[in-house]
Amino acid sequence: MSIETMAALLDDAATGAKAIPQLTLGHELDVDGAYAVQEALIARRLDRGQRLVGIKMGLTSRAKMAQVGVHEVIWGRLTDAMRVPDGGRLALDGFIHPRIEPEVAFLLGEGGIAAVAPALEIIDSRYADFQFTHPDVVADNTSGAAFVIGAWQPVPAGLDNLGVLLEVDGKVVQAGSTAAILGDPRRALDEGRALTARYGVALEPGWIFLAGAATAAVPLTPGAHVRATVEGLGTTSVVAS
Ligand code: OOG
Ligand code: MG
Repeated sequence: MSIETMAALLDDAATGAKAIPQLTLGHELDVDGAYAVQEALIARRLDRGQRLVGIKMGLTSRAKMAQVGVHEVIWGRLTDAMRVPDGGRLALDGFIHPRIEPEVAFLLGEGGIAAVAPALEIIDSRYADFQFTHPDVVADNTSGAAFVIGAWQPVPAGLDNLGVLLEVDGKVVQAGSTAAILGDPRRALDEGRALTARYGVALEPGWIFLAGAATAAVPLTPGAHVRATVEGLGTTSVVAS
């Protein structure tokens, strides 16, 4: 199966909210091929008028690696259509089996990190049962579906040990620390630069950078009020409908 055909399958699965079997079950696909599929998948969205607004890291914490059984740091692309306003509503009927996780976001400047914010990421594997291998999840834009960014804050002196909370309907469902993200979320940015460069992508000023979740993700269901808090950076929230 060609790169283009795999990208079309994943694109249709996402737009039609219908899961597909893992690509690697029936086809040869290595990690380089998977990044080529991801690029082709996003190219289809850009052709439909979406804009690239940043990059997301995945599996930068042990909690996340353990949850999905893939133990490699991965990256995906963010487009403007994936962004939900802070405190906004997200209709879940366009998703297959959405999950939500707390993130730390960087706003990239000319020389590094210009600002930091608490964030939420909604992930939705396009594969049946949310099961995948490393190449599968890379091809599927690392399960990226939507994201929410809180108010940008000045970069604090230390980012390596801030408490992270995920609340659903006012109850804490996950708690962790930014230390879980490769020891320091700034390390995720270094990794991101290096990994994307391998595929000819340079991180651009003005882009959003999601460092990867510090905790496992939880299922997202209609009616849920979800809030992420990162110590010292405030909160961000979304309501699922
Ligand atoms: C893969 C995406 C991982 C993160 O923050 O670690 C990710 C998945 O969990 O389906 O976004
Ligand atoms: Mg994530």
